[in-house]
Amino acid sequence: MKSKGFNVSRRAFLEGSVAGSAALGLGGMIFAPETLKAEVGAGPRIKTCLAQCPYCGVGCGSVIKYEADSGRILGVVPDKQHPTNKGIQCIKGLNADEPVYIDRLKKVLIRKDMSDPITGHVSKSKGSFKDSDFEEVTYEEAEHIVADKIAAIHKKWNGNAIGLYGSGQLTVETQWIENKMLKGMLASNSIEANARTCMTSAVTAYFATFGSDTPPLCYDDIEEADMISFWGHNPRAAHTIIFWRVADHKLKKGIPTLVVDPRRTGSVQALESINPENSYHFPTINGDISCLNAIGHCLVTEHQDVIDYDFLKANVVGWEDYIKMVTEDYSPEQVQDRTMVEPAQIRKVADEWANASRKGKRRGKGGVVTMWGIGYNQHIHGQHNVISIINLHALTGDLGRPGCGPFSMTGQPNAMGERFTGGLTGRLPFNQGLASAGNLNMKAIEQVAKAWNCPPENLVEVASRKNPGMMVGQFERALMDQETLDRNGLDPMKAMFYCYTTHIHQPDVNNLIRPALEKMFVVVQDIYRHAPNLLYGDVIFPALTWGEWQGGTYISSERRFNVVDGVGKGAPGYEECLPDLDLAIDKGKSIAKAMGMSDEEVKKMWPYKKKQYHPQGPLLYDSEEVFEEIVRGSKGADCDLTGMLEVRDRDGIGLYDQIRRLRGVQWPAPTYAHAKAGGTPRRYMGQEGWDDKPYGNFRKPDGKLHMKSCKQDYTERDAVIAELRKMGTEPNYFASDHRDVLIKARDMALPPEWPDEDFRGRRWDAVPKDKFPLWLGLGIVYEHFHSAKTIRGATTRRLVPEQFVEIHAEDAKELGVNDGDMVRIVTRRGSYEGRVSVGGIHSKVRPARNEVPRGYIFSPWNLSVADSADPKKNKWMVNATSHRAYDPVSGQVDFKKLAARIERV
Ligand SMILES: Nc1nc2c(c(=O)[nH]1)N[C@H]1C(S)=C(S)[C@@H](COP(=O)(O)OP(=O)(O)OC[C@H]3O[C@@H](n4cnc5c(=O)[nH]c(N)nc54)[C@H](O)[C@@H]3O)O[C@H]1N2
Ligand SMILES: Nc1nc2c(c(=O)[nH]1)N[C@H]1C(S)=C(S)[C@@H](COP(=O)(O)OP(=O)(O)OC[C@H]3O[C@@H](n4cnc5c(=O)[nH]c(N)nc54)[C@H](O)[C@@H]3O)O[C@H]1N2
Ligand code: SF4
Ligand SMILES: [Mo]
Repeated sequence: MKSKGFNVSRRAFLEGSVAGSAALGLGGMIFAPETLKAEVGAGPRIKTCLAQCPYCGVGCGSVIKYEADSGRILGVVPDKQHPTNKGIQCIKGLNADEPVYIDRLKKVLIRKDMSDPITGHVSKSKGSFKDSDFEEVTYEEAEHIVADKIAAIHKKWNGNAIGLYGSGQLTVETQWIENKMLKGMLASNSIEANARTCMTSAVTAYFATFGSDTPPLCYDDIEEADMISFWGHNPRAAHTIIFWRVADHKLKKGIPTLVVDPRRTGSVQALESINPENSYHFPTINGDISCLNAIGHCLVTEHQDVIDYDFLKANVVGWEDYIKMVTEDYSPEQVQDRTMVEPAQIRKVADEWANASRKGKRRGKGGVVTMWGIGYNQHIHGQHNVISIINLHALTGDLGRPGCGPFSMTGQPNAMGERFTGGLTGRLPFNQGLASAGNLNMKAIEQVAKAWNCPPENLVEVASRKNPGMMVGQFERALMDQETLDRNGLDPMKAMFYCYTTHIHQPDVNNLIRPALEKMFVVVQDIYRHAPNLLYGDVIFPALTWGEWQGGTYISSERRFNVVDGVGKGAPGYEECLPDLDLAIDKGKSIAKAMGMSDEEVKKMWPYKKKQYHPQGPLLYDSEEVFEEIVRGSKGADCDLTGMLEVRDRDGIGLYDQIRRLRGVQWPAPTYAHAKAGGTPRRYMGQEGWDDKPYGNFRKPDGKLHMKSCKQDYTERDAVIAELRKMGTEPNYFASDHRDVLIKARDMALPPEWPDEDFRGRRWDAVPKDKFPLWLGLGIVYEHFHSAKTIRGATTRRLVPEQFVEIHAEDAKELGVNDGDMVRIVTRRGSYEGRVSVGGIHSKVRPARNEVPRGYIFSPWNLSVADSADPKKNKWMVNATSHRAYDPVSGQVDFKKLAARIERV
């Protein structure tokens, strides 16, 4: 068995620091706030401050070092006292300072030839970002242009013609302000975010089953688990510190692990190197629901004792149907065509699951923990995928006690904040919807209107404004003709704000996103001069970034609020850059004025004051004031944080200082006692320890967990996929105009495409041009975080410098391509180029790590614009190939099951 070996020194480090932090009493008050900004060393005065890492959703604690006077950031080291990472970080977090001063955008720019939806003018210079395309203007001038255009669009159509695309990398406070502006002020339901490509299948499944978007576990459940399974998740690359904790636990306690992933990833290899005997790997492609149901079948038929009938009868709805379905239709033999896994392997894993479940019940803690990533959420049936995990946990009662349960691993540092603040179509802050089952949620509307100081009528109006296609629909609406809009009762899309997110992460970029951006009036907040968004921006604001701005919170995957402290100003030369929070508030204020709101109304909705954070720095908005608005507003909601106000009143500790001292507070924290103890680590079955809890064992109105029997059936596969094929290839065929097709594909649990398998085994130039014989998956690589910062950081760029495509050795041979060759990867919608990587660790192409199965090829999306200063010209942009078909409930697209062909270049 090939394996790269697992770095034992890292594990030893982890052990050492766990012991160290235990001695300090984790969860107690660790650091007095005055020591948080200690001066160290002589020479230029160096200061430090604490921040959650800017990259993944693990949320590691970092210490930022900077020059006190200039404010220049010097480096990042791990926070030894943070309970999540305990003094270690991965390569990305450790080098998070490197991309801060590269290729920065330092001026406010406007495009000389702007697109103007009012007159119908479409800019001829969109798609270009030469210096000569732009003009430098003052901040105030740019603000006025934006305010006037938005107010005019609002007047001519209505707020729903104005869209905002937000980010799970903004702070909670900024996300709150954006949603307030879009829904509370403009009455627009067209607010979406990159979380839509990432986590919403988990969100909508948590709602459907538990009644609330709450990951119910905490990281400490890892060390209590008797078995851990990963679905569509490469944690060693994506959530490294969590993976190291799992590996450490496996090493110490010998627990079995399962990874379900078409590829033999670094995660699979590292777990096997600890113990190959109990490290399982199911290389399924799209067959996850069948795998889970088959494990359910084996448990029901071979391990009756672990089916927790008492739990099911008392707490669960829908279990009878589920048991009937898995018993009758999901034996491992019946579904082997979909699982692609040997029945004996499934039975073996079911044995391990049953054993772990028995152990957990015996001890009163432990059992099976299941984690998943976006190889799991990103499906047309993403919500059903996640529900199927929750079904299996409910079947054996492996939830609601420490050390077991379903645990979604969030991608971005604050995608959890996007969910918390409701910055998505139809959502309100605090885990609530504008409507449910067709009825307005008036209680939530009034609560949020009060918190936002906006008329509740605006939110009632939002509920009547449609954006059924969510992210994909938002862009399709910009391209639809009037007849299609009218038939669907939709408003057109005329303007778009992009805040801390890039359009190249979106599906089918060249056929869907870019044509829409050409027509719309586009306002961009970014930090890089050569960010792809500048190609389509009409007005461009330069932002300060992580480490530069001071204060603001992120929420990690375990619901932990962390404060992100920073210098409080940009280094010399960055005077025109402002924090995203300031850009958002000023935008809101100036649009309010342009819409004709009275001074008094503007002041009421936008009351925020500024303060000075750095002796030489400018006045900036105080994010803690916004945080207080959020905390107050949360009273009585599912993510009630008002216990923190009591702690402040009784003990005199400020809201941010509570979080800083405890190294995080996990929502909900509804009482003084909860807030004081750092919030609520675990939820459901009474684990909240919340006396007057306004709900039962689960969050559904009846207090129960709702199972849904999700199926996988390929009998009509080809006909449905032929219909999906029209999306992105036939002009004027819109996914959001064909919801029936999406629902059908979802109910059969199909991928968006199916490769032309009959054409495998031929040389690349013997495959007809209209045939696409291979599966193509697009995900992430360990060394890079998304597409902007780590490719500009010297260390990470050196480690993985160029786009690559993993291909199985036999496939490469048949295709006539070799390790290290440059090839073009083509789908029905577009193409990109990359270097062939064959043979996992034996490849000469970096990073040389994962192995793909026959017929499946894989590239990261992280290097998408790393090949050219002009991203329009770049050849590595993988989302030229992706598909827009989406889950009709969660809105997520599948970036990992495309049909592709290879061509030599
Ligand atoms: N290094 C690094 N870490 C990151 C990020 C990054 O850019 N770089 N981004 C962060 C973000 S926002 C996210 S969302 C996460 C993503 O983290 P992951 O979800 O771990 O990343 P992916 O590589 O997109 O997908 C995971 C795996 O799904 C597998 N897969 C594909 N199709 C299927 C299928 O049908 N079934 C199953 N079971 N598996 C399948 C792929 O082979 C892949 O190995 O990472 C976060 N952390
Ligand atoms: N093919 C494919 N596509 C995918 C995925 C996939 O697996 N495959 N994964 C999807 C997932 S899970 C996610 S989460 C999304 C992520 O998609 P994004 O979050 O949009 O990706 P980033 O590359 O991080 O883009 C961030 C943008 O913000 C800018 N920026 C950096 N710092 C700052 C700052 O401080 N302020 C401001 N205003 N701007 C800043 C950067 O220059 C860049 O333009 O991508 C999705 N796209
Ligand atoms: S990228 Fe994720 S795992 Fe790595 S240091 Fe940052 S938060 Fe931790
Ligand atoms: Mo993500």
